[in-house]
Amino acid sequence: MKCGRGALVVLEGVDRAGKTTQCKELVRELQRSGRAAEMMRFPDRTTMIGQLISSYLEKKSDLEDHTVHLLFSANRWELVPEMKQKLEKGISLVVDRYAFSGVAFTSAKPGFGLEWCKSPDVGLPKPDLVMFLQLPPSVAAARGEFGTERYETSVFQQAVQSKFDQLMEDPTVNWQVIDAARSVEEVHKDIKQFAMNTINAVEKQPIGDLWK
Ligand code: 2DT
Repeated sequence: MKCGRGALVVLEGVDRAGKTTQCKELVRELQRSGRAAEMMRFPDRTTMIGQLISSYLEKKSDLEDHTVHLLFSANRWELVPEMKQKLEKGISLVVDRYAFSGVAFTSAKPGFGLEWCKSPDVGLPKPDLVMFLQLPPSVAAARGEFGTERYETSVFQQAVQSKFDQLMEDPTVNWQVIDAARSVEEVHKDIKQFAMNTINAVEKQPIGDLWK
């Protein structure tokens, strides 16, 4: 019998919630248990579009706010053929940030509504599971200083968190809130469980379209 498709699993959350660490741990664990899994991250700074974004985030260049929003979205769309190919081959993708970061970060800027921000990402491969690593600002602060990239200030991060809260009210997306204030191992255990269940559940299902 032909093997089923892989699952699209996304980790979201504010800065320093441990997304990258947990994505790596999850991929390692899935591979250890004999499942095909790969990590991806957005923005993917390696493409030409990704390099424009990276330079903007590092404050080496300025970009108009609508423009950079559309570049972040284009950076996802350019990887869609590769993502679909992998999913169809049975490889599960563990993704560090996706369209939800795109919407939360831009809509935290003045003058940007949620609907406008969502529109360029409508129709992307729909994640089978989005785990939101929840971290209270006080715990985030205890994890050290912010970096020096754009958006890395506590005022902006709080605005982003409230946009994520709005996005999580959407019942068409399979959100799971994970308490990220615990140890790396404890958080990993939960994430692994949710991911495994999802991988098993979606094997025979078609890939959905986000926000459609
Ligand atoms: P990291 O590379 O440290 O995750 O930071 N962002 C991300 C957006 O503004 N829009 C998007 O679509 C995405 C995916 C979040 C990347 C920074 O870029 C922000 C933090």
